Formats: sequence, C-alpha cells, structure tokens
Amino acid sequence: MKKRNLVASLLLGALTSVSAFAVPVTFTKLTGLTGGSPAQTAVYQADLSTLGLATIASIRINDNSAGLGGAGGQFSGFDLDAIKLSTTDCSAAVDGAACASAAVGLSVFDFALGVQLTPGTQRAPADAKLFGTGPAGNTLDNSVARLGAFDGNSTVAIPGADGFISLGDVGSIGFNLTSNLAAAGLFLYIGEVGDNGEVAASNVQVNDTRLVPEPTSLALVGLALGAWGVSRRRRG
Ligand SMILES: [Ca+2]
Ligand SMILES: [Ca+2]
Ligand SMILES: [Ca+2]
Repeated sequence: MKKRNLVASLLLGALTSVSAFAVPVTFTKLTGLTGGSPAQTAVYQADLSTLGLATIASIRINDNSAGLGGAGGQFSGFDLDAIKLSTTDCSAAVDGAACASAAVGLSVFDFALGVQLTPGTQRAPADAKLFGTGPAGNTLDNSVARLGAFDGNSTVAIPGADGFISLGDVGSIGFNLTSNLAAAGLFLYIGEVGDNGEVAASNVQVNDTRLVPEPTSLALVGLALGAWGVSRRRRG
C-alpha cells in the first residue's frame, strides 16, 4: 500500500505541477507600431492585477493562430519580438507601442536558462528549423531573437529578418521568472512582428507555480510507472 501511495503521489505531482494555476490572460492591442527595420511590431498589453493571482512565477505564450496569418516555413506561427513586465501603464499613451518599448522592464527574465520552447509545426515549404531557434530547433537563440528588446525586423528576407523568434503553429514558449512577483500593479507586454493577425489568436498564461521541465515530468511518470510495475510483479 505504501508503494502505491508513493506512486499515486508521484503521478499526481508530475501531472499537476505542469498545469497548476494557469490563468488565461486577456490582451489589449496598443496604438502604434515599434520594432527594428522595417518596424512593424504590434504591442499587446495585459493588466496582471485582474487575474486573481497573488504571485506570478512563470509565463507561457501559446500560438493559437490555427495556421492563419503571416508567412509560412521558418516564420510559421506567432512571431515574438519581445516580452516585458513593467509597472508602467501604456494603455492611455498616444503611441502605446513606443511607450511599451521605452518602459523600464523588471529584470526577472533569464533568456538563457529560464526558457522552455515547444516548437510548433511549419507550414509548407518547411525550412530546417523555425526562425530564432537554436541549432536543433528546440531552444531559443536569444542572440537572434533578443526578447528583451522590441527590435524585430519585420521581413522574411534572409539576410534581413532579425530580432524575434517564430513559435510555429501551435508552438509555445514558457518563461520561469528569476524571482516571484506580486501581480498587483504589473503589466505584461508582448510584441508580435508583422502585425499580421497572428497575435490576436494567441494566448498567454500566467502561473503561480514554476514551470516544470517536460523531461523531468516524464521521468517522474516513468519512475512512478516503473515502481508500480515492480510492485505489481512482486505481488503477482
Ligand atoms: Ca509568423
Ligand atoms: Ca527582439
Ligand atoms: Ca507575424
């Protein structure tokens, strides 16, 4: 019985830690455009005070564009120029995109170690990997994307395209913050390169728990199932 309880708690822990307390975020598009050259990054703002979460530990952005909008191949899906958490409210600014680009961001992102990328699929014709990803296509290459800055070049020309990452259709990117934040008075800003409708179908979740790397969760499940199997064999 004790082993079964351990197995059950391991399974429960592995499953719940992945999705616990995820809350969908509602975005409002700001006025104006920002970005590099050409500068066609649309900026969306969310007021995190309204989520009902006291603490924010991680954020995930999911492409939900249904294969519509923007270019295909390596540029498929949501094209993330930048992500920023700030106490500055740009909702009433005459040029909201410029306001968000200039706003002082909180230093809570670790774009080297605090990122989990689940690349989505490419629309035909497919390229070797999605734009702004690492050599294997399953990590963020922040030397290309520079997610701390709204500086994306809105073009599919190579060379030319720069300063963003494309998530692919149904792709997602998660960020573990380097410290937990109080949600009160916080605003989340994301930039979408091209302003071509992909962002309108995307969504973000703010979690009050840290993201658990998928391999760790899978390993836990495997360990639990293995322990269960051992337990069953000993009984039988
Ligand atoms: Ca795209
Ligand atoms: Ca950028
Ligand atoms: Ca786009």
